[in-house]
Amino acid sequence: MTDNTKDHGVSRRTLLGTTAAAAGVGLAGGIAFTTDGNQLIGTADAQTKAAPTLPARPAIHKAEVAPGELDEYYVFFSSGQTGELRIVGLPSMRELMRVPVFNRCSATGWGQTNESLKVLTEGLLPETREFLKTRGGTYVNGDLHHPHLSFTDGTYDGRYAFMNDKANTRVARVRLDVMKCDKIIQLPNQHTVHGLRVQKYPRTGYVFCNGEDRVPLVNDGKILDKPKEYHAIFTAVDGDTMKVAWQVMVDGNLDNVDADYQGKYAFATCYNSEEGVNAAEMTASEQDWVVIFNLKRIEEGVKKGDFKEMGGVPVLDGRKGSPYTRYVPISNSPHGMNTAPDGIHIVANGKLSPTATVMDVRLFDQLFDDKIKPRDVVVAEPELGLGPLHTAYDGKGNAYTTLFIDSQICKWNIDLAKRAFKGEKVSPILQKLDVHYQPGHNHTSMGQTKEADGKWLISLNKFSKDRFLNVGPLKPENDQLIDISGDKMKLVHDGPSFAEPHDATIVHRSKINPISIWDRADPMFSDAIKQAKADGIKLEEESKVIRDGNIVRVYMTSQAPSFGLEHFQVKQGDQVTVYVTNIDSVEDLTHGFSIINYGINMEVAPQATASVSFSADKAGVYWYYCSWFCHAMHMEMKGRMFVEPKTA
Ligand code: CUK
Ligand code: CUA
Repeated sequence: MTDNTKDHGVSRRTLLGTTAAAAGVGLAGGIAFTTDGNQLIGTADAQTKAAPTLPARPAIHKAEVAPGELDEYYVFFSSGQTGELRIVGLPSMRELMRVPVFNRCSATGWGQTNESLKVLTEGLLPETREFLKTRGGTYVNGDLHHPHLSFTDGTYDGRYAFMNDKANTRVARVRLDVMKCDKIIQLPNQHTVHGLRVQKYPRTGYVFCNGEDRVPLVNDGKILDKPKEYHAIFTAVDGDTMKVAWQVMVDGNLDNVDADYQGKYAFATCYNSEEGVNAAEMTASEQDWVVIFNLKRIEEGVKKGDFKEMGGVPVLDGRKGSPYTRYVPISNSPHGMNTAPDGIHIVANGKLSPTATVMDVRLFDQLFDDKIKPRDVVVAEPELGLGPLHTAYDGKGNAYTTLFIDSQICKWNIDLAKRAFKGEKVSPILQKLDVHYQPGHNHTSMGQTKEADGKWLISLNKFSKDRFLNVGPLKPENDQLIDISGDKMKLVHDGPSFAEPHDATIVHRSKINPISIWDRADPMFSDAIKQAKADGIKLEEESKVIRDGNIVRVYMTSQAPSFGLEHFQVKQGDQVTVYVTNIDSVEDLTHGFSIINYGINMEVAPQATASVSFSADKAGVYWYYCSWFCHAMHMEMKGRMFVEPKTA
């Protein structure tokens, strides 16, 4: 059964070039129909090439989501250096929404509204606040790698998504009821946060954050080029309070992390055991390791006071020889760390080694009791191909590992790998599928939970090269959809994506239940409600200008197709805050508020309040208008701001 065959990627071009004996599919007027009359494809290719027949495309047909139909899964995609979270439907791979997090967003006003600025600034470290004082008060960039949803009892509970910012050492939380970011914190002591996963059991609970780079602990310039005195930090954030629970200092650079299904351990791949500061030094030795964190012992250590308080949080010493950690030697520079849905196996992916290392979490208790040696927890180490980065699972005992250098997904069987490791003459590899090109992460439907369903796999490829129309030197990446429901993986869709989705979480739609209309008591705009109350104003009912010296608060409602104020007047130099409350309670009826030449725009969804503050420095007449299409008279939804000049 280990045929090792290489499936060549099914492309539209090769498909159209083949004959269609087994098809049951005909071509009518350039549009292909299935026998039941459903339109299958209607591409330019099909129309211009006038191919007489088409082959059967059952897998592709399964991926088709007809107009008006809904996808079965949500995919929460990261966006790397774009800094946002993206929501995509699967299997259609249609992009449904972008949720601004670490970036700024022109459409929604994220980074401009008071509500978003509060989220973006309140969790910054004191020294960062100081540093950003003259730089607009907040970072404008972020590097979002790993979005992971909150768990209860080993599967998604629909509360939150958590994600990291590699660029500025932050962790964010997105509320899944409204799909907005409600908390961002910056981690002290740590330099970057790369790997991020959450506690799966009993619930989230902890959000585990890997500090990738090593820096002096107290990084104030007193220590510079003394790499031996640099440290990497592992952080557990409390997902409910979004505060750091504890940190552990470790040896080596932390890369990716995952947690078990028992709530006892977290484990991270580490590279640079050499503790070097350049690529040659970092990859010099043959061995790096996986570091395992014993959550119970760490919690007891915190209780006992076995830590140093630094940056306001407890830091425990988890370097080699510590009771809190164990170091399992692994070949040079492992990367992805993935827990299998069986709750037993975890895989560290070799990256520079062609192997994946399988460990059995049931052996970790014995390892911490020193009854076995670190390498004794390894139960398989199959050689898969070049550049294994990340592994996904189908819940049927099979694993799917991305091979970055080989540009393939390798499907292999965990049990066969264990038997081979024991010396049996079997190959664990079941199939290798070409992907286009150079995959990083891959993910299966529900595959990071105990409810892995083995239907779909996506491969997040770093390069698209020739797969799409040429858009210039900067190319999109390519997120490919693969049907894994049968014995063989089948490539069914190419999806271009902008920089740079590292990671994704595929969630069955039954787990996610967002609202359509804001609750007027939502904490997102509680500051506005408080301020209005102090001014004696009911946001949903009144539009009014309140002056308090040179501080001006403009309250206005918005109801299609007009704002509560046709105009308002301020004085040049006034510090103005405009509060817009959308009093429409119609689904999908979002208004916007933009002031021309004042650089202001924000989104106000049904029953929400949004506010923006600015200094009215330019005298004159400035129209404000609704920027989200809301009504047949949307173009007329506008008003004027009069800025009376300062008299000299
Ligand atoms: S990392 Cu990018 S491909 Cu940041 Cu999850 Cu492996
Ligand atoms: Cu209100 Cu457009």
